[in-house]
Amino acid sequence: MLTTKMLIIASNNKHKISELKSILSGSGFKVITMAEAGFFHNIEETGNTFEENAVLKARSIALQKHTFVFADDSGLEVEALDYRPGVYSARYAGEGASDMDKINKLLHELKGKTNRRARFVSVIAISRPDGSVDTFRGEVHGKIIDAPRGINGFGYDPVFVPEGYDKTFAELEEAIKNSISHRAKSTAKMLKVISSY
Ligand code: ITT
Repeated sequence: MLTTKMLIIASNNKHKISELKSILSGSGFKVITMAEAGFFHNIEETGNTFEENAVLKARSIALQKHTFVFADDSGLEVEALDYRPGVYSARYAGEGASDMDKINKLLHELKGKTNRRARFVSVIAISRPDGSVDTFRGEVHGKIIDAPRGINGFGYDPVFVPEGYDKTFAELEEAIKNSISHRAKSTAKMLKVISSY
């Protein structure tokens, strides 16, 4: 049984952290960041899949801090690009590139392509203090438009329109994104399971 209701998020991405905190608000779990827990190291993402990277991030801190830790590894998979950038979404335009650099690169690669189908994937790994893990996958399907629209969210949000909507993730209210996103789905699956830990 999970006696302590505190969960550490293994992430340095402030937008991702803010979404996870807001998705988990009201869940009964107190969520704190790895920085708030006094952990400042950068964890290298050497895996080839979202699952491997999420596990790497969560487990390394859980083993060092002896507590429950969860991590989200996420990215954008674009059908016409053979599902790239995928696990390389954060580094798609090189280390330190801005969100706009990544979007420009994506739009350049998609120029002239009629198949605009894409999906965001989030895999959450939660590690127990002994390093044993569970993983949960969430996906949201949609399309990539020709030019960025909107200022909310982060990453590729300004060019992604989810199925059933005509606005991009960056135009939709945050509460709407947080109720339909890949991260909302992976987090909901995690919550169902960890309530019985
Ligand atoms: P942490 O590993 O510290 O959590 P990160 O940004 O490096 O932060 P990832 O390795 O999981 O995280 O990379 C995810 C990238 O995928 C992220 O930087 C965005 O470019 C993109 N991405 C993921 N979720 C997204 C979302 O909801 N909206 C837009 N882009 C997203």
